[in-house]
Amino acid sequence: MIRIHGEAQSRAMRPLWLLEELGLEYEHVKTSFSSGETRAPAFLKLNPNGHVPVLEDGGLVLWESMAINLYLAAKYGAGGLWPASERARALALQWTFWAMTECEAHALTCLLHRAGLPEAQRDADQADAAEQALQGPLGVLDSHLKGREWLVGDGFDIADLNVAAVLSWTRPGRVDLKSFPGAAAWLKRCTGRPGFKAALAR
Ligand SMILES: N[C@@H](CCC(=O)N[C@@H](CS)C(=O)NCC(=O)O)C(=O)O
Repeated sequence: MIRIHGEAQSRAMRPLWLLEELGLEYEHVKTSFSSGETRAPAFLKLNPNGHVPVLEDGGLVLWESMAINLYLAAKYGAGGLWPASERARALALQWTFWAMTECEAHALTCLLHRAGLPEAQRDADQADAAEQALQGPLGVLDSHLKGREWLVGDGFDIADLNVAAVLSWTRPGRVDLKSFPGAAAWLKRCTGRPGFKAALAR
């Protein structure tokens, strides 16, 4: 049985969304990152970093949200969310690494300093600077999506899911997407999917 550790209000949302899209049965262990559960000795045996998500699947213990998603898509999503061609898979990796290295930290800063942290700890300047830093990557995404509905192929796949999971933070992070209409419409298409909503509801 596939087991995912981590509440939906964390990066565990990423594999939860994917598992919902894949229609797989899984056990969801709602390990809370805010209450210290990720630092308990039993959990540290699974992930010595003390972070969620963690996947357990047939004796494999895997951490890092995007490694988990790429593994699950490759193993269970062939012919669907996992692209069939080497070229498309390479592009899916490209967009996944891009989301993690070019976007994630800035999107998280907006989320934390505009919504996630207690008001007294929020720093509006940090959020504004992060939103400014996102302008470049959002421009890249918007240009790429001109004339296309999905990032890599003709349909929603793991590239879209991974990038949209990261950029979904721009909504609570109140990042203004008005200058990026193609990216905004694509993000809405992705996060409007029943799988996204089902994962969030967990
Ligand atoms: N790069 C990791 C980051 C994981 C991470 O930082 N998770 C946060 C929750 S979203 C966490 O577990 N924090 C708990 C802690 O640091 O104690 C990934 O993508 O999986």
